[in-house]
Amino acid sequence: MMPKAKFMIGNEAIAAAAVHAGVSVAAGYPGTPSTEIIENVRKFGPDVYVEWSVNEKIAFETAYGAAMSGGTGLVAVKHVGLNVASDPMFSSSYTGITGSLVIVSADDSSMWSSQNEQDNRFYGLHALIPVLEPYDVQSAYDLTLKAFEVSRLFHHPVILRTTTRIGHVRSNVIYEDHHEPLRGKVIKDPNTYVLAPENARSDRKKQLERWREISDYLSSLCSYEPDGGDSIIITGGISYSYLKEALEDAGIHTNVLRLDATVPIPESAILNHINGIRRVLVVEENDPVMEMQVADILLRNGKAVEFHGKDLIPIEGEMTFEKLKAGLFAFFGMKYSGSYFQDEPLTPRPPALCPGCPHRSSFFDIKKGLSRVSMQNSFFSGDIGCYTLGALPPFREQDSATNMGSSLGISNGVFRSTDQVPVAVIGDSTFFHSGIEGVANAVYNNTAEIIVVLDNRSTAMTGQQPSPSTAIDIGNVCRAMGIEYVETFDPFDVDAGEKAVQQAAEYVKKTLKPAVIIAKRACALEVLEKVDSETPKAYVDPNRCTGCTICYDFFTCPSILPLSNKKATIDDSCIGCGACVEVCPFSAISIKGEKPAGWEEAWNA
Ligand SMILES: Cc1ncc(C[n+]2csc(CCOP(=O)(O)OP(=O)(O)O)c2C)c(N)n1
Repeated sequence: MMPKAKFMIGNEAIAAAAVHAGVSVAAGYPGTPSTEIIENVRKFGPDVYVEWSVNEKIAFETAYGAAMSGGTGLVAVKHVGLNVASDPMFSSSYTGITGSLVIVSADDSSMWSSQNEQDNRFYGLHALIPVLEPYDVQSAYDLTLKAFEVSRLFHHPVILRTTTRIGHVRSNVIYEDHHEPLRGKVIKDPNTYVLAPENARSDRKKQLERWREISDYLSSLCSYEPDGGDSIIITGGISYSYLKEALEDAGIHTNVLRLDATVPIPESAILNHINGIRRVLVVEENDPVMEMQVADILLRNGKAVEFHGKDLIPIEGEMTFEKLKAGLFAFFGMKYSGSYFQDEPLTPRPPALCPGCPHRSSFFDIKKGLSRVSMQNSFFSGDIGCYTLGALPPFREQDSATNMGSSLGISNGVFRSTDQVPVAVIGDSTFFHSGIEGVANAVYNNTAEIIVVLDNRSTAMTGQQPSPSTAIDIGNVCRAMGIEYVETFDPFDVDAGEKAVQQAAEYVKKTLKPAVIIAKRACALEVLEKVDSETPKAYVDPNRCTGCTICYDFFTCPSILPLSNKKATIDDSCIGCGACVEVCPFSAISIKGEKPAGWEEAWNA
């Protein structure tokens, strides 16, 4: 077969390799920096079963089930997504699998779009699942193939761990376009797959045996580059690519050992290259996962060397040339002056909800509705999605947002410790991801709270993936779980929105039971994708505008700007959603222009 070449981002390369390795079931839940993997599997393998599951646990179990039946399963999630999937992940390491199971953990070092930068290689050590780490886009492709191969060979799950600069950089990838999904068949092996304690104990023994075998096998997954002297740099992942460039740039000659499997690090991989070495530097992004293992190997084998790692290379944030070069220079006792690249400071761009975003209208309505019942200073138990931006002024309607689905549990705790009625604010995709259990708990334990579901019909924050809300009615779900007060409102209708919030608040205060109100309006970006002709525009009548500032100071649509005389004007970024029309108390705003075909249907999807 003739090799082909294609310019790809790392996530695309992982998807291509999964398809070329015979993946038959691929599942995930969106999250930066993993999202493009699942999206691209569909592109490369139209006959592969691909799904966005409702959360990472279900995605994991879907791929696990495929692998249990001898098929080839892929689950791709962001680092915090693996926390959600960690329960079945630990079990998968005990049972092993019949086919193959590859878990992509895309870790967000520097937290470009996450609440933490946890290093998921620890999951490998903890759950006894090997971790392969690509160092560039081609190796993302090659090591994905390898991960499936190792998994099928040892009947054990394998983690492929990437960080942002692997998943999102682009380069040429050479590949062979072989493609035939390896599907499974029903296999009945309850002694292995039913983790009742007796089976689990025997699975545990087999797990440890597999772990030793895998560890031996992985010793071949490394590359040693001798270059003289009595020092060695042990590295892996993206740090290797930075290291090579930094060594060349600084004219430093030293021995380099790159490990492509960073968990477990086989003893032989280290011991084979340590003779005559007096000084060791471990260079890795984030936590000292390799460092701990290498130190352990050296100690247990009585190798007395000068040993460095995180004392010279910072734990925090993504690896950069500056960090790496500073650590390298310190290791070689050289003077490092200044930064490697002199970056021009970027113009600060504070994040903002898009023009036409229904969340802005919801926050506006919630504030007004609550002020009618003197509850505007309630605790707003927020959640993760575009609406987390409601934490910013002028709304300040997210007092916490810690993890997906947290709004309902946190609000319960706040209520229990303060006796104040809180407002839980959650998006539709997050509701199905991990909010439903919180609603069940609110009914079960009777939490007096207002639950606002911002249903924009989309998983917007991660790039408008579909949301289960388009298939399942959130109001019916809440009613079925025993919520007695469920109302839906249109957030663009300020009066109706205010009333819905006010009435729900009155109900909760009176009954001390939870109430659910659902703000339903499509994501503006989805609407724009559906219409293909020009949208109308909002316009301010300068004769009516009094300069009261409400539209730009309190509603804060980025399309509405103040003039020097304090009156408002609307620029070309306006999409004509009309949400600001009712916001103006002086009826100074109107919509001009034809509505494109399908406009109303798109907004009310
Ligand atoms: C466990 C976990 N998985 C995935 C993500 C990435 N993520 C953040 S918010 C979000 C969904 C947001 O959708 P929704 O709740 O509908 O709000 P919207 O952005 O549409 O307003 C996702 C997938 C995450 N932060 N944590």
